[in-house]
Amino acid sequence: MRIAVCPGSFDPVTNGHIDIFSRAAGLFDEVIVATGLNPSKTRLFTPDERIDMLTEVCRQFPNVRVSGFNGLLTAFCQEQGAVAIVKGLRAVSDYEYELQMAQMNSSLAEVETVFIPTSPEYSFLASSLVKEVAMFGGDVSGLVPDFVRERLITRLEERKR
Ligand code: COD
Repeated sequence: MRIAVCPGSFDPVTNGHIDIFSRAAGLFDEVIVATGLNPSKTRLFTPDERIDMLTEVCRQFPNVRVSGFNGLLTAFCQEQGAVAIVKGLRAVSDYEYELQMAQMNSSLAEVETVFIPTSPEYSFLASSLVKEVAMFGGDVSGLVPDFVRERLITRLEERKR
C-alpha cells in the first residue's frame, strides 16, 4: 500500500489544490490531504474549518482522506507510513522554495517529494490571491468551490465588523 501525503495550509482550498489531490489520487493507493501550519503565513480559517472544507471537497475521491497535523511534516509522514509527499508546482518561484523544503524533509526522514505541475488553467491560482480578490469584492467563482466562496465571503464580512 503506497501512501502519499498532500500537505498545505489550504486557507482556503482552491480548485488548483483539488486538481493536485485528484491527480495524486491516481498515482497512489491512498492520499492523505493534510493541513498544517506554515509559520510565515497568517490564517483566515481555523484548522477545524479548513479540515471541514477539505473533507467536503475530498468526498469525491474514494482513496483520499483528510487530516490535520501539528509540528513537523516529516514526523506526520512517518506516523502515517507515507512514502511520499506530493506538492503542486506553479512556477519557477514555487520550485525554489519547494526544492529547499523537499531537501530538508528528505534529510529529516526517508520520504520522497513528488512534484506535480499545475494544470495551465490554475497556474495563477493561490489562496492568498483568492482572499485578496474576495476582500476587495472581486468574483472568485471558478477559482474555489461555490461553498468555499460563500464561507470566504461570510468570514471576510465578519472580519469587517
Ligand atoms: N496549482 C497547483 N498547485 C498548487 C496551486 C495551484 N494553483 N496552489 C497551491 N499549490 C500547491 C503549493 O505549491 C503547495 O505544494 C500546496 O499546493 C499547498 O499550498 P498552500 O499554499 O496551501 O500551502 P503552504 O505552501 O503554505 O504549505 C506549507 C506547509 C504547511 C506544507 C509547510 O509549511 C510545512 O510543511 N509545515 C509543517 C512544518 C514543517 O515541517 N516545516 C519544515 C518544512 S521543510
